[in-house]
This record gives sequence, C-alpha cells and structure tokens, in this order.
Amino acid sequence: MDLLKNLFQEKFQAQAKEVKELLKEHGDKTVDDVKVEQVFGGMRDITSMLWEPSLLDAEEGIRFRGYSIPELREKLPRAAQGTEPLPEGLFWLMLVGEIPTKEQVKWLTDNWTRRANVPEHVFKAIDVLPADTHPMTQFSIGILAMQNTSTFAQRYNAGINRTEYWDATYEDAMNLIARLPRIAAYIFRRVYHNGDHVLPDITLDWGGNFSHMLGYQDEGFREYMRLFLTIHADHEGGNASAHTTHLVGSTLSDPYLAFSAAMNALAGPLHGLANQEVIRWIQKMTQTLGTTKPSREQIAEYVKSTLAGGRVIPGYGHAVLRKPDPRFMAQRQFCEDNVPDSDLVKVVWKIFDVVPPILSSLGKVKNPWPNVDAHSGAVLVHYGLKEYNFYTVLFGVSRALGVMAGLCWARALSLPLERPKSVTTEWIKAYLQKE
Ligand code: NMX
Ligand code: MLT
Repeated sequence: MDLLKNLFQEKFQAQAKEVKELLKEHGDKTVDDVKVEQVFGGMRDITSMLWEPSLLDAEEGIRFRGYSIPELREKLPRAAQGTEPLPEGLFWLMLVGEIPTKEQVKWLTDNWTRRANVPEHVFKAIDVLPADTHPMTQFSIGILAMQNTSTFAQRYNAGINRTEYWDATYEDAMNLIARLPRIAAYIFRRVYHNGDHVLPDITLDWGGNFSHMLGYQDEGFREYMRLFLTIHADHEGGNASAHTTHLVGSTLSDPYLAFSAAMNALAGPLHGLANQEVIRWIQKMTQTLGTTKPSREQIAEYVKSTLAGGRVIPGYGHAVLRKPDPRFMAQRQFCEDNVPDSDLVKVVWKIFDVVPPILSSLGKVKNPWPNVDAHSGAVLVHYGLKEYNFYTVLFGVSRALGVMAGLCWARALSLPLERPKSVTTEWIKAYLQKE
C-alpha cells in the first residue's frame, strides 16, 4: 500500500472508532435549530453536514485542519527557491491532518506525475465540442469522459465489499487530481492557442507543470499559480461545489461523476464564475470611463450604476464570511511583494476602498467585503493570462484537492446517502398555525 494511503487508513480507522463512540453517547443531542427564514433562505448557516478537510469561521476565514492561510504560507513545503506553498502539501494536510515534510510532498508530486496520463478518448471528447463552448463546460465533459476509467465503478461492478469503498475512492481521487492539469491546459491551448499544445514536463511539481502546460514559463506566474491552487482548494463543506461533490458522491456515484457535477456548480456566477465576472466588470468599467486609472469617485459612480441596473457587484459579499476574505488578503500581499506596478491591481485595491461602504449603505448586504474572486483576475492579467472565460477552470483544478479529500473521508467514515427533508409553503403555514 502506498505511503499516503497507509497513513490515511491509520487516521480514519482511529477516527471511525471515535465517531462510533461519540454517536453512541451523544447521537441524540441537538447541534442546531432551524428557522423558517433558513428554509426559504438557501439553508444558510444550518449545521447539518460533516466535512473534515477545512472549517470556516465567519470572522476569521478558512482554516485547513486548523491552519490559517498565513500559517500555510509559512509552514507548507515550497518549490526550490519558491516562496509560496506547494498545493500537494495542502492535499496531504487535508487528507491526513498533518503538515507533510518536503520528502513527503516530493513523494506525492512523483506519485501524481506517474498517474497523470489522460486517456486519448478524453481529448477526442473535448475536440468534438465547438471551440466557443465555455471552458467550464469543456472541463466538466472532459472529467466525465474519464469516468470509464473509474476504479470505484469497476470494483463496485465486480462486487467490492463496502469496507473497501474508501480504497477505490482514494485511487480515483489521486488519479483525477493528477490528470486535471493536463485536461485544463489542453482546453486552454485548444481554445486560445489554435490547439498548439504544450507537453508535460515531468520534472516539475503539480502547479509548476500546470503553468508550463498552459504555456507560462515565468517563475513569477508559477509561484502565483501555486498560491492560487492552494487558497482555492477548500472552503468547508457547504459551498456549492463541495456540497455537490458530497451529495452526488453519497449515492455511490464514483469521484468522476461527483466532481464533474461539482464543476457545473462552480460554473455559476454566484460561485466560481465570479472570478471571470470580476475582470469582465472591471474591463467594462475602465472602457466606459475611458481610463485604466479611474479615481475612487469614478469607481463609486460606476458601482452605483451597476446596482441601479439590478446587478450584483461581482467578487463582493459572501454567504458565510463576514470579514475581508483572507484569500483576497493573501493575493493582495502577494501583489504588494511581486506585482506592485500593475494599473489593474491598483484598481482592484481602489475598489476595495470604495465598494464596502456602498454595499453597507444598502442595508441588506450581510457582508460588504471582497471574496477570493475579487483579486485573482487582475493578477492573472498581469502575468499575461487575459482569457477570463478560463479563470473558473483554474479554480476548478484547485477545488479538486479539497473535495476529493472530503469524498475520501465520506467513504472512509461510511457516510450515508444524503437526503434532507423538504417541505412545502403549505406545510410551513400549517406548522405555524399549530405553534
Ligand atoms: N452586490 C449587490 N448585492 C449584493 C451583493 C453584491 N456583491 N451581495 C449580496 N447582495 C444582496 C443579495 O443579492 C441580497 O439581495 P436581495 O435580498 O434583494 O435578494 C442581499 O444582498 C442579501 O444577501 P446576503 O445575505 O448578503 O448574501 P447571500 O448569502 O444571499 O449571497 C453571494 C452570497 C456570494 C451569492 C452574494 O454576496 C453575491 O451575489 N455576490 C456577488 C457574486 C460573487 O462574488 N460570488 C462569489 C462568491 C465566492 N465564490 O467563489 O463562490
Ligand atoms: C468557496 O470558496 O466555495 C466560496 O467562497 C463560496 C462559499 O464558501 O460558500
């Protein structure tokens, strides 16, 4: 058995024992009450789901197995001469709860390199799509096309014992993560570079090789990509892409089916697509104003006109966070250190000064602060990746790390089919009358 799988088994077996005891003793205790407004309000804040890789605090932001983003940037192993964490290290941490050593991360990089071969028919499935098909649709189809290689599906058909589900899920999760950069880069080069593909460089780490296959040899871009792939990886379990993975996976659909579905959730503008919407919105603003250096007053007027048109300000607000997103702040810090002279980045920072008071003044927005998507596009443009319809695919590659770790845990703890209770408005009215 491989190094990481072995450690994962040790960890979940111990935890499964603990959970059994915990349920025996405390299974009937209440962790939450549900308000009528939550039933009509997207189930916001209802505590009802188990998710091991990360946990969100509304004021403080995300912690991965207890580690904040600044702590990850300090403690996770880096590339030689690099300053940002290697995302491989975060996957290790999310799966087994321990910060890996440099050697362990090297082992994982090499393991994913060995698993990274994408079957030829996947490229053919992508190639039959019109080139103007949104990159997220191509990505989701590419992932789905790999489903015939699922170890879980094959072993399930052969009559696998349920105690081995975790093992087959782990194999699929590792293969899927290893292959994603190649598929994503293939779509990028197909759509924006006339199919002039860049072959993998097996001497590079997961994020470095992804950047290389996208066509970027600049070490600055690679470092930003390693940071990007780390900070977008997980945001506890209730966000739409993680929750989709969990829900679809709970039917014992294999990881390819579950992750393809998750990417369809990420492709919505209120979720991951917001990163493309942000840059589209800023570009429209600078075009309309006729300057790449708009003043705060000009930005404020443009924000108000967007709101007056019945549209949201992309990159602002959050369903759970109530402070500036630490993922935004990490990118801001990266730019202060590495990208101090970009007009576009400076516009992003000015928007950060201008938007929160305007959103707060509406009196209904619960979180006026920027989220992760408010910053990424400007950094990508700085490094030359200007094709903003592709940005959500980058988010998707990263998100695989968290949701695949989550799915491995769901199988390991034998979490059952997810099936919450729904009610009708009539039911609510009748319930209230009885109150
Ligand atoms: N611009 C304008 N109005 C907003 C914004 C915003 N950025 N954020 C929230 N509101 C409105 C929201 O539409 C709602 O209005 P109404 O009652 O008229 O329907 C009201 O404020 C209350 O919403 P909240 O409870 O504050 O937010 P909710 O939890 O419903 O939604 C988002 C969260 C993220 C969907 C929302 O803030 C939004 O649409 N933001 C812009 C899109 C975005 O950046 N999404 C990316 C999220 C991060 N990610 O990567 O997934
Ligand atoms: C995410 O990273 O998934 C987003 O911030 C959305 C969320 O957490 O609800």
